[in-house]
Amino acid sequence: MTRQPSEDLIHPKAEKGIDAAKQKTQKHTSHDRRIMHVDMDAFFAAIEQRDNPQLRGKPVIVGGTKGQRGVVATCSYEARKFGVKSGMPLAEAERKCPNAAFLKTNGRKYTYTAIKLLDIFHRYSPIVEPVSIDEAYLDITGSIRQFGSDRKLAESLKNEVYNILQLTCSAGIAHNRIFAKLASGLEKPDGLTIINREEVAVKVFPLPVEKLWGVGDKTAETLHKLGITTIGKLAKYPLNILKNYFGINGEQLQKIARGEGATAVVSIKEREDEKSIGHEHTFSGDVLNINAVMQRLLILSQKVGRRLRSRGFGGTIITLKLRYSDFETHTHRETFPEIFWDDREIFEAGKVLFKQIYQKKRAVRLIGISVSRLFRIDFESEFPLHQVDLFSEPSRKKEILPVMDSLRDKYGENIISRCAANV
Ligand code: TTP
Ligand code: MG
Repeated sequence: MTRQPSEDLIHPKAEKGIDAAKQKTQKHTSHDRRIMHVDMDAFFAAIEQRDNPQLRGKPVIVGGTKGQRGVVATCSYEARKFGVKSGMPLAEAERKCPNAAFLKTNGRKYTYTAIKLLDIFHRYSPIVEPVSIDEAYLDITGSIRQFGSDRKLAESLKNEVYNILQLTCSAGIAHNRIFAKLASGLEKPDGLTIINREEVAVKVFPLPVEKLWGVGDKTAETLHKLGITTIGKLAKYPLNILKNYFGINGEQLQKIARGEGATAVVSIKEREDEKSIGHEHTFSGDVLNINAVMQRLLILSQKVGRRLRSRGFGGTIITLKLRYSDFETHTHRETFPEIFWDDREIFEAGKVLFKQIYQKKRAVRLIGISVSRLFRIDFESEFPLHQVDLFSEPSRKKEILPVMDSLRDKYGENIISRCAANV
């Protein structure tokens, strides 16, 4: 790591933030749109190295201690030289790199860092779309002018991330999100790659086709059989042959290679309206254990909360649906004075409604919960994402939930969960 933390590296304009209203009034065609993708380097491992100087410059594997079962969540670049990678069984990682430090994951610490990261991103554009715990797309079209150039903006962001978090990230900039993501991976770690429209033939087309977002091992194997090894070959391949092999996906695949049809960066508050958001669960057998029913209600509430937040909504009506083993079904709904978008609060309200209608000793077959009369939440004011006190209640709601959502989006419902012990 060559960059040294220094306060004066922070770009003065970055501190002031971007005038969101001004950006909204500027009209840009897709032709001149500039999209930046930012991805942290060896995220969990880099945080561990930051917090323990003895680990710096050494192979660090995060996912579990030596001898533990499980898989590698990530590892430092020093460990990657030994062939260790995410998803590899810990035992195999230990064989490949026995001298590495093996650490358990520390979700809370990573989440806290991710929250601060989003705060920094929002200083560079009001249009930020987080896609996982350590990466986001930013539509920087309207912000570039304030920094002089897209490169200067990216350098400023990278410096600020380093100065505030002592972590490096890699950024990619292009005229669409597919090439921006591709670009951010090209010079990892601590990379910055800019692809201009006229450079696509030189910078993108010669790259291996598997570098493209959406091209997994299986697709790459079929493409190779057709002699398509580079992105350029895929971009120019006869569409009818691609369709023969990939069906309707053939066209999409070619579009990705050409950087066409890539969707815009969508900040959460812009997503479309819905009337109600709910989930229900039918038990495989009849359930008399109310704790088990409550446990399920908590999981359903988390799913509902997550969908609400991902669409930028909160709602004031909670509806609980309960079906007994004889199929008698009840729905109980109540309008509340507050707006629900927090999992725990949805669950608590659902629990109250359940207690009001549940007839003791009757076996339950189905439980469901939904939130309706939805309001659009202004995420810019609701989720200001400044430096937070992790343990205060408003912080938990406003700062942690979005990151928990990102985690669940990427790694599934069970990656992080509220304690359900006190249901
Ligand atoms: P990635 O961005 O995929 O990986 P990374 O940041 O560790 O390394 P890179 O420099 O290549 O970007 O994922 C971000 C974090 O998500 C990673 O630090 C750990 C976690 N993660 C898992 O827990 N399991 C996984 O399989 C992957 C891929 C990531
Ligand atoms: Mg990363």
